[in-house]
Amino acid sequence: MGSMESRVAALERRVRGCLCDFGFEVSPLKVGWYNAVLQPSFHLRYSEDTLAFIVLSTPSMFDRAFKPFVDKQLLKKINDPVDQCVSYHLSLVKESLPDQRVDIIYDYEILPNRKPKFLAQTAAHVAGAAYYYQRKDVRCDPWGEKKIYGVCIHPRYGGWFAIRGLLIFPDVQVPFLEQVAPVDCVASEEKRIELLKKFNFHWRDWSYRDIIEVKERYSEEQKAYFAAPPAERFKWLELQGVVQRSVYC
Ligand code: B12
Repeated sequence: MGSMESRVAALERRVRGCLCDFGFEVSPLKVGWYNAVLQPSFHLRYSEDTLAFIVLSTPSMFDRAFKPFVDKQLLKKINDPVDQCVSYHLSLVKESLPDQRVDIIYDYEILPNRKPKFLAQTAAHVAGAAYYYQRKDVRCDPWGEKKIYGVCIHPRYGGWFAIRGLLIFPDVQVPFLEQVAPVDCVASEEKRIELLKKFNFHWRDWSYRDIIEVKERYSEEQKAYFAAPPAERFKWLELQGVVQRSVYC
């Protein structure tokens, strides 16, 4: 392995070391792979070979990162609690690499023109982390004029995960990085139609997330938390005793 390759491998170990124990999953990609499938208005303005990592939260993030975060931190009542927790952990990655330039983009960030700063599903797909099933992946399309959103499925967690952010290393160029195809775990036409139907019209019943057999899913407690409307989540945390009323400000 060349010295550049081994430096990048060390960097990747470092990033994983910061995040994996907390229930996050990390996959490397080149900005060029992402830009290649998108129209210019969505391009990330870095050179093609720039290293990035897509960060997913897996079911265990709730117990391993979120609950301890809520217990220990001074939760602010302005932002979504899970978003605060994710941003805390991704900022720690940045702090642990003081001599690297690191740009972080979160899934919920939008540009002044209301477009998302990055397309999380496209990034997860090109990184090989989770296959992005879109309407155009179905041949016999039953939906006519309707707008149908696509959905990523992870080979291990099905739909029981979220895409949280992108870590970009503007000064690290990785021409040698090899692209890994995502696992096509919803291979049949019928299953893909069922998946897109469930995601678009019945997402609240969680069923799209079980479109394949999964290794791990959200606990009842985690489902109750995510099912609560954002404004209710603080109240819910209090009721569950995860956080004392006096803890946050
Ligand atoms: C805006 C938004 C919404 C909007 C609009 C949805 C939409 N897709 O446009 C609304 C409010 C409706 C919504 C709803 C939901 N959402 Co939403 N949403 C987003 C958000 C913030 C941006 C999506 C977006 O605007 N895309 C823009 C469109 C134009 O992109 P696109 O359709 O993918 O088109 C591009 C691709 O086709 C690409 N492309 C072209 N050719 C090719 C070829 C290949 C191979 C590839 C890979 C790409 C590619 O080019 C196109 C752009 O030019 C993302 C997070 C993010 N930052 O990405 C979450 C996100 C998509 N939502 C998510 C979820 C879970 C939901 C909900 C279930 C609610 C929830 N949070 O629980 C519902 C389900 C949908 C429904 N039934 O309503 C998850 C999906 C996870 C997954 N497994 O895929 C995301 C990724 C958030 C996350 N943190 O994980 N959402």
